[in-house]
Amino acid sequence: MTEIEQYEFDRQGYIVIKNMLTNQEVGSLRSAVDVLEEHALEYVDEPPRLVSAWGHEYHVNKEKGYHVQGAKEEGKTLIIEDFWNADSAFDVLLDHSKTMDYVQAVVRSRPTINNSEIRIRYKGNASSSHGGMRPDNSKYRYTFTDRIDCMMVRMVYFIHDVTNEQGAFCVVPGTHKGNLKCPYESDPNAEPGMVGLEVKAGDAIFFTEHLRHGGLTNRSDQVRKTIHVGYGPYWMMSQNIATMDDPQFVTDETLARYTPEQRGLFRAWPDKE
Ligand SMILES: O=C(O)CCC(=O)C(=O)O
Repeated sequence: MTEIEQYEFDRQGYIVIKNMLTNQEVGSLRSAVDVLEEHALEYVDEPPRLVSAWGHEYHVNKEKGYHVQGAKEEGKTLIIEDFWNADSAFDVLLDHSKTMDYVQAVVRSRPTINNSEIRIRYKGNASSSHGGMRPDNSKYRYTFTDRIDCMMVRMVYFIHDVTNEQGAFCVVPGTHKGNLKCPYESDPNAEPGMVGLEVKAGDAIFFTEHLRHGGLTNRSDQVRKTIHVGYGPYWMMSQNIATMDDPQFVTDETLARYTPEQRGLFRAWPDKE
């Protein structure tokens, strides 16, 4: 992470990283997301069900090891969590050296993954604004002492271009340092100071979860598909909605195909020598 990127991340709470993924990585990730979307849509309303701590109802897919909620309908989104188990095509994002360079620059303790979701946003869907100062968000706090020290950051990988019209990820720059509870409702299209971040396929957005953020309404016919991976200190449990504050849901079969460095991203303690 360059000096300028650190300065901008500290000042604004996010940075846009151009060309984070190669064309080949974009192609294989896009195919894997498309295949998983089809599978998840077939099962999303089926048993077995899990009701998350936040009240969302999920299908637990035992065959492929993911959790899914949502629907393919106007205004709706499909969220597939723990996608690592479903397809080894996603392994390229684990111990990805460019990503780890950013993560290690802003998470002080040994970083592990605490969130993994594929978001599929159909026409008319918006992601509500959240983050910023509120008592229940302090676990994701942003601090600076002698260096940046984040409790949770996310890397969002883009596998196709996204304009504002197509439901861009959006932020209120600088709100990670705010002191007062946000007085606005959660409509990202109406929130004062909210700006959409337009990107190209292969770009990524890196942000602190303490920043006020969301997704503008997708007013286009393009379904918006993104891959989100969260990181924080090794002691933070899952921040996925389905498995909130449980250990990360990674099957033994998945862990067995990983390198020790990749396995270490899901464990409080890395493999012994
Ligand atoms: O990409 C979006 O639409 C919103 C994503 C989001 O809120 C998140 O990754 O925390």
